[in-house]
Amino acid sequence: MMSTLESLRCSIIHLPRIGDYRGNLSFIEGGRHIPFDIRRVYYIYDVPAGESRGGHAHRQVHQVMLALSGSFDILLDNGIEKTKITLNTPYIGLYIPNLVWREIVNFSTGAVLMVLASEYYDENDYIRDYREFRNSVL
Ligand code: T46
Repeated sequence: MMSTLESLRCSIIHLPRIGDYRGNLSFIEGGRHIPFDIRRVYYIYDVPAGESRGGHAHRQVHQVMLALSGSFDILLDNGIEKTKITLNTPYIGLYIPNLVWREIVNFSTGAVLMVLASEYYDENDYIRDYREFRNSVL
């Protein structure tokens, strides 16, 4: 069943954008724009055509995703409801809390996905088996 971002506990984050004849500038300030303390930043780029990323959920980690360049689709699933959002604007981010299954697909050429995360990298935080995910949220 397709649903809304809000019912999956996800939300859009609008970052500041300062534009003038030289182009645009956006910024992210800790404690102001992101609903958690940022412990890690990573970015995904040079994704070959047709490849996808993600395909898992996190037990604890909250994240904000941004399309710094290009575009991609994010498929979201809380075990019951699903939705899809396209990110293609560098000053609009998507907040994804823990226990939401995500897959990122349809990367455009040159797309750069930047992720702000609430925790350091820990493989034990990942739920990579969909049945285990369903069992942990239902
Ligand atoms: C997510 C999507 C959008 C690290 O060493 N440190 C890190 O911070 C991360 C994120 C990954 N890694 C290592 C772990 C693997 O050996 O990089 C390799 C690829 O990671 P993974 O297969 O998890 O990559 P994606 O693109 O499937 O998923 C990542 C994030 O893990 C995930 O949280 O939402 O990007």
